[in-house]
Amino acid sequence: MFNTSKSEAIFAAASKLMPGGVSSPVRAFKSVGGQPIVFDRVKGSYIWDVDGNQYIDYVGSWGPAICGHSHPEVIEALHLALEKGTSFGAPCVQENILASMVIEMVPSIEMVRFVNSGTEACMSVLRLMRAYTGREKIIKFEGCYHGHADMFLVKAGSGVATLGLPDSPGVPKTTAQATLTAPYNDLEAVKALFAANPEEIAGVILEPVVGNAGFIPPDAGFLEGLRELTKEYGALLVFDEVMTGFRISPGGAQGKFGIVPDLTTLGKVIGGGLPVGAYGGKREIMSMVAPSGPMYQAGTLSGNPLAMTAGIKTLEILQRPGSYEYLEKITKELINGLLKIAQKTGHKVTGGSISGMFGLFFTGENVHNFADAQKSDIAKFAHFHKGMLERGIYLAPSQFEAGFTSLAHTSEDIDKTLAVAEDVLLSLRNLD
Ligand code: HOZ
Repeated sequence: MFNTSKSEAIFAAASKLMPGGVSSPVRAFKSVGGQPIVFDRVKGSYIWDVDGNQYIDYVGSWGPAICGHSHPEVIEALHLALEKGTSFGAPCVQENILASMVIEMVPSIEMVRFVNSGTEACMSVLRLMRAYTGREKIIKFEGCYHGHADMFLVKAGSGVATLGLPDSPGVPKTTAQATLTAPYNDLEAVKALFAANPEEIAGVILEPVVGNAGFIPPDAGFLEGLRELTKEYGALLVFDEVMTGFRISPGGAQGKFGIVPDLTTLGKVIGGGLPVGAYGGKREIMSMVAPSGPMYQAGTLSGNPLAMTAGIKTLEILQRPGSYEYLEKITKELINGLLKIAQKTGHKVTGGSISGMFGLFFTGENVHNFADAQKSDIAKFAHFHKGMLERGIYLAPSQFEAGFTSLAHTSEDIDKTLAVAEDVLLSLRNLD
């Protein structure tokens, strides 16, 4: 068992200084119990806490660390960029380079705007959806999370689901009323919403593979159906690829499934560990964004040279031959191993992975939507999480978050993880 006394002292002090002791809610371990460990440094597939304990990491800073933490080439590029300054607030050539890479890699993107986070990308795309269509309502899916802008905090996933909050106070009723929701993978429900609001819906936004309600892939035909329905009703289809972008294929989910949305949001991987988000899409729609067009959106640190540099180097590394094959292989080793061990030790589980994204639920039933995900035995997940953490495996501290692997994870890491998981799951056999 690890000694985590320094982590505990730092977190106790943090709790008096910041709400919940954290800068973002899921980190507080509320739904799994215990206390968060306080990180000291990260490298490759590993993290070290302030007490000097080493963990194999399957959170990857919630997605950005796809090449492995502190990749030497990213660090070197950052050192060089740092010499030239930390922020320009003016155009820099790195923006052109990253924009060209994004446009080349992501099928739907003909023009892109850089922002500072996935939340910012989604709140900006929302304004653009409404500006372009002249309509106010949107459709989102239960358990999908698109950042914390008012209109998205309705039946949201991630921290909202983790904390079991209904919807957030502070969101004006009129704003929430313009957000229509449907269960994920339920085309009939979406059809009914369009039929009831034919000329009013600006668009449909979704995570094309859900990561914020745990890992839930789209059923066959779901994305295709949404593409057809949005076209039929003159609404926009928006893929929130903050998690899936550059992760599940070079072209994200749209590259993987061959469905081209009208607009796309990006975050996490595109910043290579620095704060970056982006939104983009058809030139005709993006031309509405100021100063080309009238839809206003701006940012002091947007297009920051350090953030652009980390993003460029990360995408360069990812585009080398074999990267995605490796992510697919290593993640399958992990999830297939976990499912096998869970079954062997008598636990009902279901789970899966695509490329470097995975998830596992403690339920025997298939998970197609958030209601299914909620059938997972959350108490058992909490015990599992604690047992893994105490033995050096860092998993997302919530049942409702996907896990992430990286190019730095090795078969030895996976073997070690599976050996620990077997131990922990054996010890949980009498929980049912
Ligand atoms: N939106 C991220 C999880 N889906 C953020 C979590 C965090 O940084 O605490």
